[in-house]
Amino acid sequence: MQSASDTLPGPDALPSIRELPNPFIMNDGTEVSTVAQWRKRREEIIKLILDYEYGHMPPKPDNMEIEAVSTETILDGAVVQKRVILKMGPGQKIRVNAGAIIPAKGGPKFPVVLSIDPVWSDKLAPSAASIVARGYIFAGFDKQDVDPDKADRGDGVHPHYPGYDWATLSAWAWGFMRTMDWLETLEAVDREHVAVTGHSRGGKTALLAGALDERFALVAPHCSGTGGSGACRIMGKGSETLGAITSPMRFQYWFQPKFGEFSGREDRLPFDQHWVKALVAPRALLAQEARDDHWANPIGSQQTNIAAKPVFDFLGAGDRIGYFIRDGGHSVPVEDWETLIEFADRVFFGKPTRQDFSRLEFPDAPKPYSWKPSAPAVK
Ligand code: GTR
Repeated sequence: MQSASDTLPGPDALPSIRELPNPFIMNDGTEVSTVAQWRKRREEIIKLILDYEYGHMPPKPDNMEIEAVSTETILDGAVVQKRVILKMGPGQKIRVNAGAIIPAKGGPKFPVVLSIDPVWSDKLAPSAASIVARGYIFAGFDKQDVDPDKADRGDGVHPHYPGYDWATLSAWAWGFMRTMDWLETLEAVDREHVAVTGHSRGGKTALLAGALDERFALVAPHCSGTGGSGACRIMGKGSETLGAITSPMRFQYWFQPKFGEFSGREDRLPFDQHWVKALVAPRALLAQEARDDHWANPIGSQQTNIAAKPVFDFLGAGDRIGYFIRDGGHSVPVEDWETLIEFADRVFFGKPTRQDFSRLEFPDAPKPYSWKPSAPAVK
């Protein structure tokens, strides 16, 4: 199995870092000062987060086939809904339902909101109508086809790739990438403007997929908490701790098992979630939160944005990282899709926004780092 986990230093062998760690120092101690160095540093960070937190996924399969299921015109002719099955992997045994809801008029190309949801379900019809009315394709897939949400490595993608230590979030993130492979084949898709999003466990997954896969122009984790946008080191009252989420009774199987060793010793983690966010730069990132969703750690999400921003600044993209919090709890009302599209319209097309995406919800929170950010790279 391709897992570095057995030989990796664990918490006992790693130094304590109380603040959010400096992303600009290469493994050999050099400080990043050029874009070329950042590209190398980015690879080092990817290795660290896969080794310690998410596990490694296999590459793109070279045998994906698209089985058409249906193409229907719905919503009084306003949209075309396409459904397909992505068949891939050894023996093409992996089969994932995917779909896209495409505006029937306008175009010829449309930007995309790609979510970890079966977007064709009736439950999502109001969201789909709102997204399509704003000129975006709403696309998604069924994560349960990639890996059922339970602690069992005998189902989903895992038995087809026995050599990989990918945990469930990693498997779902791979599902996002494969759905993107399909979207790239559609005439109507504006490939330069695809936003990847998901809620809660789907938000953790969207952040991971968007961090790794540079085809995603905007990465928008929604109420994603621990393992997503929330810091492991900085927890608000009532937030889900690393220990709680990696408990074998709960969601250990979402992560590389090594991650759980840092429970209560989060200061020994060589990174924190702001490094995952930093991988998105200079593309765009929006963290969406809710004020009563304490479990998802909205303050930890603000603080990782603050500590990721120096990387966005370094790459000349300081205005492309946003944070938005609304009243209410852990859910996805239609207004949250509207907020996402408002941000997407700004970063994709330069449109003005009503909302202030740089507003601090917790202005009194202490600065989460004391290191000196690298000066913006000379282009
Ligand atoms: C919770 C879990 C969270 C979050 C949430 C969800 O039970 O502890 O990390 O992922 O589920 O996905 O709705």
